[in-house]
Amino acid sequence: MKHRMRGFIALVILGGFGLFIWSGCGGDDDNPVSGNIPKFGAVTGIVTLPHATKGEVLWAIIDDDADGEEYYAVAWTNCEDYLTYEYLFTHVPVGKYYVYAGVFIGDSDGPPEKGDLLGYYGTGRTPPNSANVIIADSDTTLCNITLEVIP
Ligand SMILES: [Ca+2]
Repeated sequence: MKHRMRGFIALVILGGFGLFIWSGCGGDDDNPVSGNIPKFGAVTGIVTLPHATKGEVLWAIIDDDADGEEYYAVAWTNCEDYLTYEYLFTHVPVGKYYVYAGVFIGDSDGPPEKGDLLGYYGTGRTPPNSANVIIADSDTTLCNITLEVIP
């Protein structure tokens, strides 16, 4: 998996669950009065793991396709013994996206192999047929994701 991304990443770990956050780098601040003002929204949710993966890295990706490359943004956190982690992507341009998450056990790179954990919003370890997460202007979309073990 190529790790090319736009924007920056901030990570926070809270209490009984992990919270990992991606925050966009903003619009075109040099031209604040232009006619086309970009519209942004956010997406957040809980990622549920089938088993704890302490010591591994949980990542979440938002992208306009499911190819695992050149994604719009990625957030990650170091796993503890928790089974649930909360993610948040802010300042996402309005549109339709794929949102998915995973843990590559013992290996930080893809593609996913037997025993790895992977989950797309709404469809488990299989990608949806089309982008199924809608980011609306000034709104926060809730997308909980359940990870499944790659057989
Ligand atoms: Ca992509």
